[in-house]
Amino acid sequence: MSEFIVHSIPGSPFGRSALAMLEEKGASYRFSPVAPGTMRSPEHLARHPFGRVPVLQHGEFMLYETQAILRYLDRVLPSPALTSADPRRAARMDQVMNVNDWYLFHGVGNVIGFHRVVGPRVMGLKPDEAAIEAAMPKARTVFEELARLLGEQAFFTGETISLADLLVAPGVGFFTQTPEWAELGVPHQNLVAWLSRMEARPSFKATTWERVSEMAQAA
Ligand SMILES: N[C@@H](CCC(=O)N[C@@H](CS)C(=O)NCC(=O)O)C(=O)O
Repeated sequence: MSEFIVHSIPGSPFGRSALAMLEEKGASYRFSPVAPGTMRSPEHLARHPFGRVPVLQHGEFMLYETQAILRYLDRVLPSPALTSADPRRAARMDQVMNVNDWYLFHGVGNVIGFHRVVGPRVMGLKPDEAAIEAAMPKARTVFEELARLLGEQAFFTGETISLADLLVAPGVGFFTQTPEWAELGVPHQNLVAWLSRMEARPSFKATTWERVSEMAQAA
């Protein structure tokens, strides 16, 4: 089988989902760092016309959009299967993945995560407190809803992980680095326990910001 190459940047939650997926499957892969400031270069726009990461390269096949990447990898690397055969569990997985993309990322993660973590750490920016405050109502709804959907299960679709856990955990994990976690995450102890379970997995230990930075340096 052709080599898997992940084009991404250290610290990208979506990129981490793709990398953790490959780790969960025990697949060998190569990390190809998109150099700082080149996200909108012709070379990267040829891979991803919207100038984002990650992009998966598998032989001649190029694929962007993390949900598509996770689903593709689950099909070409079928063991262990990370999508339930049960229609309701699979539907719940799809729902949680869309909550991630539509509500957790847009207007919440890309505001609070950016102003608290990425901006200060990568660009030396000061957090925009007004933007963070404006994002909080939606953030409260998102975290309440994730906690409700998780319920007393170990993972979002039951007792074993699915693509939903791999997509959502990197985004939620970002919030533990923000003061907003005390209000958004900590009151939902089921979500806190779930995140600890995810972060304890070898796939997550292998794909921290620091580990991915090491991959980027070694590339
Ligand atoms: N819908 C895309 C979202 C990807 C995305 O927004 N990635 C972020 C990093 S986590 C990015 O590339 N941001 C660059 C930018 O906004 O310029 C996916 O699922 O892959």
